[in-house]
Order: sequence, then structure tokens, then C-alpha cells
Amino acid sequence: MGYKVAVVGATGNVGREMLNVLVEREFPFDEIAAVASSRSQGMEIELGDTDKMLKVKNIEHFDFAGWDIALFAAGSDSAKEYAPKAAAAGCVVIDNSSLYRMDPDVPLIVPEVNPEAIDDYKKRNIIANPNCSTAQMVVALKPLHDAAVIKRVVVSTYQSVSGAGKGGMDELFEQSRAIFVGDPKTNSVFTKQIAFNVIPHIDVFLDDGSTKEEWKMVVETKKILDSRIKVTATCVRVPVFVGHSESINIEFEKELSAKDAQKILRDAPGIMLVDKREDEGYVTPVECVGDGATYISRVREDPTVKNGLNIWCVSDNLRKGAALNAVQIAELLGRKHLQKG
Ligand code: 11C
Repeated sequence: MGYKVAVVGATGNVGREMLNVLVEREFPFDEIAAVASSRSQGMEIELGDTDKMLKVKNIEHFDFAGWDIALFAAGSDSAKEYAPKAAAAGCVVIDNSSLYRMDPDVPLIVPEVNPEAIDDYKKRNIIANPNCSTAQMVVALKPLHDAAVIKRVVVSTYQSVSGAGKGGMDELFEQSRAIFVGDPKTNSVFTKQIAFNVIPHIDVFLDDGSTKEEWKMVVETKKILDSRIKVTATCVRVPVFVGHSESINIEFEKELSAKDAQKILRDAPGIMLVDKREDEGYVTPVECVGDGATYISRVREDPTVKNGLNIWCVSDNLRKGAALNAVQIAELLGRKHLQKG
């Protein structure tokens, strides 16, 4: 007997990837429901690369009773209204929005980093999936922290437009086209022109001058990895369709050479080390699209601080940053708490 799994927000960028990943990883489901807002009701979407089409169900009328797991990728408003209803009906929610991440009764999980946190899931029957830029960073930091204890992290991100949904991808495409053919260009998703430009502004501004995306990287890293780690972040949107990149400067308590760090990263779960000091000896976002790994390149010592290292980190934000991580949480839940069959 397998699981009954609902994907909420199934018609969006992340929801579609969730369906793909469930099929690719042969998640043991007996039944799968594609659920979305009333706007998408009746639409048909593909179940990964199978021949099966799923008719989209309206969230307003969907009864979560009898469903084992709901993967939510529908944003904070939907999560606020429907995740507690699903949880109360006995369905475990794995939510990709930022709404519940910092709730002390909701585990925030990256399976390679803090799988033990899942034992608390029953407090609310809700588990949170981290922000995409946090997920790939903590996968990279975890084995290095275990080896030499991280004191401080300075991260600058280069985030793709798919992080802002399909509308963000359409805006990059449409602006690029308009610039080439000399049409007037418009923007509605991003605050400034994104084609042939970069924008140091993701999510809303906070009182201290940082943005909410930057704040999320700070607080989520502390919750997932270690509350003692100091993090400062600058998050930047770049004209890339899929794949977030990060330049990460790390300061350790103990000495860690670049060579030892490479060895550790090579063996760490979820990481692919591609680090040759030559042309093409590193990974760029277009090469990681559709892949689940967190790629690390450019490992080198930082001689300007005691025990410092720099790394370059790239991952598919729709996969490890969202859909894959959510499915990995579902797998962990199945192994540890919701065994079937
Ligand atoms: C972006 N990281 O690239 C965001 C998208 O808190 O889950 C995900 C926002 C979140 O725009």
C-alpha cells in the first residue's frame, strides 16, 4: 500500500516540479491529486513524464481527510488558510512558503542537514521547506561546520528569475525580446529592468535596510544548522532563468585548508564538487538545471581573515531549493514516522 499525496499549487513552477520529482524518485504513491486555486480548476496537467494527466481540483472544495501528505507550493496566503485545515484532517503538510518556517512548533528541514528535526512534526502536523537560497547554502555549510565550526558567513547571491514564479520568467523573456526588436519594455514583477541588468532587491525592505530575502537566509540558517553562526547576506536578482548561485565567505573557529575542505565536500551528501582551477573547471547555473545536487566550485583560502575560506555554490532553485527538498522531507517522514505496507 502506498501514500495518498496531494500537491497544492500544482500548476505553478514549484508544483509542477514536485509532480516531476515524485515520479522521478519513484515516490511510493497510490494516488496523487493536483490541487490549485479555483482559477485552475478543471485544467489538465502532466504527471511527470508518465502518460497520465491530472485534472486540477479546486482547493476550496478539496477534502484533505484520508490524504497522507500534502506538498504545498501555493504561497503564504493559501498556506495560512488551508495548511491548518489539512493538518487538522490528519494530512501532514510540507509547506514551501515562508509562513511557518520560524514557528517554533514547526520543523524546518533540509534532510542532509537536520533530519532529526522531523521528530517534532506532530506538534502542528506541518513541516516547513526552507527558502531556496538557504537550502543550497546549508547543504554546503553543514559538512564544513562539522569539521571546523563556522563562526561567520558572508554570502552574496545571484538569484534566478524563476524564484519569482512563472511571471518572473515571462518578464525576463519579454523584456529581452522587446530590447532586441526595439519595442517598449515594461516591468511588473521586478522593481527595475531585469533583462541585461541585476537588481539588489528580493522581497520587501525591512527597517534595518536589509530585505526579507536576506533576513530569511540569516534566521533560517540559524534554525536549520546552528543558532551560533553569524550570517550576513546580500541577495541579488540576475537575468538567469533557473539556478541560484552564491559566493560564500566562511570564517571558522579551527583551521581548515582548501584541500581538506575539498575532500570533505567531495564526500558530503547532496554535494557535487566541480573544482578544477582551469577554464570550465567550475559550475554555472545553466549546467545545474533539472539536477538535484548542490554544486560547489572555486574552493580557496581567504588570507584576509584567520581560518577563512571562499566557495562558489550553485543549485537548481526549483529542485533542491524547493520541490526536491520537499519530496526528500516526505521520504524522510515515510521512513521514520509514516511507514506504509
Ligand atoms: C526568490 N528565494 O528567489 C525566492 C523565492 O521564501 O520561499 C522563494 C521565496 C520563499 O525570489
